[in-house]
Amino acid sequence: MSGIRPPLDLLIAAPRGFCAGVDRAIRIVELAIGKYGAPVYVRHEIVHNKFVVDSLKAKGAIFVDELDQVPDGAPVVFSAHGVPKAIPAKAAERGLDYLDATCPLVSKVHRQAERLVASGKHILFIGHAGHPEVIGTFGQVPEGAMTLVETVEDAEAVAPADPANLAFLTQTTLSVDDTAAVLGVLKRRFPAILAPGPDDICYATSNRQSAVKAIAPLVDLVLVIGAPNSSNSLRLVEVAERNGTPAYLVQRGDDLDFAWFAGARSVGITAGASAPELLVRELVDRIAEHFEVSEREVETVAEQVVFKLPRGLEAA
Ligand code: 2E6
Ligand code: F3S
Repeated sequence: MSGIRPPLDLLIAAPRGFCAGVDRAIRIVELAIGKYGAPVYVRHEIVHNKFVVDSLKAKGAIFVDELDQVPDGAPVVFSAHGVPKAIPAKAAERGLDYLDATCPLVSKVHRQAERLVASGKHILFIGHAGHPEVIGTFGQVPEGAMTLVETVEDAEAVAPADPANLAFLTQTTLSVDDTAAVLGVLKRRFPAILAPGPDDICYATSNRQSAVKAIAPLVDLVLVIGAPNSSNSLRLVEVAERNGTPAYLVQRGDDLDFAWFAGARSVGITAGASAPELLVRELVDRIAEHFEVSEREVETVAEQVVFKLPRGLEAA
C-alpha cells in the first residue's frame, strides 16, 4: 500500500496459540506418516484448524469423518478431541493399526467419567451439544449415565432421577466465567453434587482467556485467530466482547475487514489453541500493509506444559 500509514499499536496476548495437546496430536500424525509411510488416515480434523489440516494433507494424511472410510489395513489416528469407546473397539475388531491423539487432559475426563459411573453416580456434564469432545466423553459411559447441561437455564431445569447421587464433569474448552455460573446453580440446587476437581477446563483454555481479559480493556479491537468450529477460539471472542471490546474471529489474514479498524489506535491479537503462530505473523504482516504498526507482547503467565508421545512413536 502506498501513502502514509497511520500508527497502530498491536498488543499480542501471551499465552496464545498451540497448547501441549495440539502440539502432541500434530506430532503423532507426522510420526505416524514417518513410521507407516503415506497415507495415514485421520478420523476427524486432528485439531480444528484448516491450515494445520491442509499442511498434514500435504505430508500424506487423509482426513475422514468416519472409521468406515478407512480402508482395511491402513493406519488411522484419532483426533485430539477424543472418541467414544466404540471407535477404538471397532478399529481393533477390524485389525487396524490405530493411534490415539486424544489430548491427555481429555483422556483424564474420560477416566473420571468411567470411575464416577462405576461408583454409581449420575454425571451432569457441562459442555456444548454436538462438539466432538462431548460426543467422545459421552461415549465412555453407558447411555443414560450422563446428562448434558449447556447453560444456566439448563442447570435450573435439569431434573435428575436421584438428585442425591450426582457428580459433574466439564468439557475442557469452556468459558471459565460461564462454567462458574452454571456450577453455581448446580451446587445450589444439588448441594451433595460430587466434584472430582474445580472443573475440567484445561490450563491452555483458562490461560488464553486470562490473557485476553488482560489486553481487551487496553485496545479498541480484538482479533482472534481460529476456526469457526474451534470451541476454545470462540470462547476467546466472547471473553473480549464481555470485557467491552469488539472482537472478531479470523482464520487468516485474508479474512480481515479493514472497516473494523476505523478509528482504532490499538488492536489486540490472540490465537486459539489450534492456531499456528505462523498465522499470527501473517495477520500482523497484513495489518502492517495498512498501518505503521508497533508490536508489544503482553504475557500474563508462562506455559511450560509438554505431553509425552504414545509408546512406540517416541523414537520413530
Ligand atoms: C482437543 C480438545 C480441546 O473445538 P476445540 O477448542 O475443542 O478444539 P481445537 O482443535 O480448536 O483446540 C484444541 C483442542 C483439542 N482442544
Ligand atoms: Fe488439551 Fe486443552 Fe489443548 S484439553 S488439546 S491442552 S486446549
